[in-house]
Amino acid sequence: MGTDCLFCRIVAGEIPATIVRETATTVAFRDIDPKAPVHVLVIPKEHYADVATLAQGDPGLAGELLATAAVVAEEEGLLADGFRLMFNTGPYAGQEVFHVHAHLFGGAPLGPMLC
Ligand code: D5M
Repeated sequence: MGTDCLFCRIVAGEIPATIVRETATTVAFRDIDPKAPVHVLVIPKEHYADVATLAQGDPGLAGELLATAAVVAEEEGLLADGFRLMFNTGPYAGQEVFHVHAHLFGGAPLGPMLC
């Protein structure tokens, strides 16, 4: 998508981010406004607006995104106590950035989901 998309610009290196892992097809970087001790966003380098279009358009890439999230969870020491992986999708979920991203939360008890 390019210059209009914030996360495409992070992929392109045009906007700084604290990248914790990069593969040929995915990037994981720390959320700018963390909601947990560990809060990492995992994205595909290719632009898809949300997880539904990603999963339907390229299921293999969706799997690669999940695999990156799992490796980051391990590297961040989250496997023993657990973590939450979440995709906000569309207006009812409050999605703000329309480049699909998995939120990886962990590092402390996260409490129940709100809904
Ligand atoms: O979440 C979008 C998330 O993106 C939100 O948690 C803030 C984060 N964000 C926004 N800009 C940046 C930059 N520049 N670096 C890192 N993180 C960022 P959503 O699921 O769309 O509501």
